[in-house]
Amino acid sequence: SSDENIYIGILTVSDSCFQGKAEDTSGTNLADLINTGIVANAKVVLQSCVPDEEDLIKNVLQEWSDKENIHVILTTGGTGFSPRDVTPEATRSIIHRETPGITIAMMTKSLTITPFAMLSRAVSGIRGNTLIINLPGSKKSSQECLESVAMSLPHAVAVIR
Ligand code: MTE
Ligand code: CU1
Repeated sequence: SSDENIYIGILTVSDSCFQGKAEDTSGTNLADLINTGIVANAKVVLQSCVPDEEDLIKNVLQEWSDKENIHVILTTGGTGFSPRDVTPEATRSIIHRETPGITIAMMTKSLTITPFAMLSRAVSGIRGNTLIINLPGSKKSSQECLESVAMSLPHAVAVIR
């Protein structure tokens, strides 16, 4: 496509945000970062929240990848060691190809910030023409991980489409 715009979907995976018991500060902050230019020519066009349920996460990832014109899906939350954390399993089950370099870039940068970074099980990969990237759940951690890959996303999207 000659359209240079990059369309981004942000999916917050959180029981407490879904139940209205917590504010979705991570999703809101990620949208602000995108819409103020952290990724060149990118816009947030879809934003949603699901509880930590593997089938519900998979449904949104498949729907957004297959039926919507979304180039990059950022998930936030559900990457840790709690029994309820299933975002990596949902993502791995619907991607066609893994993108380990993106996952490693986020982990490498994150480990320079906190050793707790090793407690994220985030994965990333490609489904069709859509790149899906798991970010951890807190506002701070999701911002740090997005910052560590943002500069490569326009080239990534240009090659995928
Ligand atoms: N990555 C970065 N860059 N900065 C952080 O503060 N926190 C970690 C890790 N990744 C962190 C980070 C912590 S404390 C946890 S428990 C895991 O992400 C998992 O977070 P999640 O379950 O909210 O996805
Ligand atoms: Cu933690």
